[in-house]
Amino acid sequence: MGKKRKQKHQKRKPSENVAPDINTESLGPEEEGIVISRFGQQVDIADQNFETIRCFLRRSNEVPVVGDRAKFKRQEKLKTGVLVELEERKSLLKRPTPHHGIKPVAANIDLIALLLAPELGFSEMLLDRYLVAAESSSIPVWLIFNKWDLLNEQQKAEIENRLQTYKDIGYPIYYISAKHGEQVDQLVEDLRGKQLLLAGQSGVGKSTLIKYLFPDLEITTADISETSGLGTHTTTASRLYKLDEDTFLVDSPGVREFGLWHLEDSDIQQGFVEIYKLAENCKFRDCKHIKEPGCAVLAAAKNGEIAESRMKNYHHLIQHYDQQFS
Ligand SMILES: Nc1nc2c(ncn2[C@@H]2O[C@H](COP(=O)(O)OP(=O)(O)OP(=O)(O)O)[C@@H](O)[C@H]2O)c(=O)[nH]1
Ligand SMILES: [Mg+2]
Ligand SMILES: [Zn+2]
Repeated sequence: MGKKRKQKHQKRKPSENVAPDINTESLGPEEEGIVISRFGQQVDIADQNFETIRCFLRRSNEVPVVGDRAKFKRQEKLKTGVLVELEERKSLLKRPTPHHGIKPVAANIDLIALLLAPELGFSEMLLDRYLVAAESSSIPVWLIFNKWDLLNEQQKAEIENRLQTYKDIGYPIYYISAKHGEQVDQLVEDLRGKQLLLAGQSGVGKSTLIKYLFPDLEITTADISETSGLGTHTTTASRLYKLDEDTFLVDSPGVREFGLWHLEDSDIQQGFVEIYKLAENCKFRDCKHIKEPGCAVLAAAKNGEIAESRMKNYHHLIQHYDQQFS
C-alpha cells in the first residue's frame, strides 16, 4: 500500500566524547539492544534479555528514537551505560508538533495499528485524514475498532457497514475489546513478527491493549473526560514492549492534531489509495479529479466504484485543506 520511500541514514562513528559522569575505564564490551524509551539526554535500552539499561548519549550520537536497534556499553555492575551507535533504520515515522514542527516518533515500524473507538464519535473524515498521513509514511495500516463491548447489535452493524468501505479498499479491520480481551488473540496471532505502533486519538484504548497483553506491568490508562468527551492524554511518552523474540509494540501518546498535519496535494492524492490507483487512466497527468475532462476517477465515482464518502472527503481535503490549516 502506498509508495516506498527508503529512509537513508548515515552510520557515524562516535568520537570518544562521553557524557561527563561516565568513567570510560569501567565500560564493558559492546552489546546489542533496542531503544525502548527516551528522555532528553538519556535512553532506556533493552539488552538481549530485555533488561533495561539507562544509557547516556554521546554528543556525536544520532538522536535515538523508540524502536532503534543500538550498540551500547554498560558500566560494569550498574544499570547504566552509554550509547555507542545506532543501526541503520528500516523506517522512521514522524508526526507533527502543534507549532508546525515535525518530530520523529518511532524507528523500524512496519505496521501502524490505528485504533478507533465509538465514544469519540467515529468519523470517516478523521479516519481519512489519519490514513492520508499514515500512507505518506509508506507504512501499512490496520484498523482496530476497540470497545466493541460498548455497542448494541444495531450499532455494531452500522459500524461494520461503514467500515466495509475500508475493507474493500484493502485495509485489514479488527473489532476488539481490549479491556476484556475479546478478539484480541486473533489480532495478536496476525501481528506476530512485526514491530508496530499503536496509534489513534487519546482515549481509544492503546494502553489498555498493552495492559491486557502485559498484565504484570504497571501501565496507566484513564477514563475519557465526561465533560469534554475527549481523552486526557494519559500516555506521555512512547514506549516499546516486547511480545516475543520478533514482535514489538510501541504505545504512543494519542495525538489530536495528527489528522491536521500539513499535507501536500500529492500526499492527499496518494493517500486515497483506491483513487490514486484509478488516476493513471486520467487524461491529464496532473488531474486532481475535481472537474477535469477525461477524468477516470470521476467516471468511476459516477459508476459507484468509489465510496461516496471517500470521494467527498478527498474533494474536501484537496480543495479546502490549505485555506483551513495553513
Ligand atoms: N468499555 C471499554 N472500555 C475500554 C476498552 N479499552 C479501553 N477502555 C477504556 O478507555 C479509557 C481510555 O483508555 P486508554 O488505554 O488510557 O487510552 P489511550 O489510547 O492509551 O489514551 P492516551 O494515552 O491518552 O493516548 C480507559 O478508561 C479504558 O479503561 C474496551 O475495550 N472497552
Ligand atoms: Mg495511553
Ligand atoms: Zn482525474
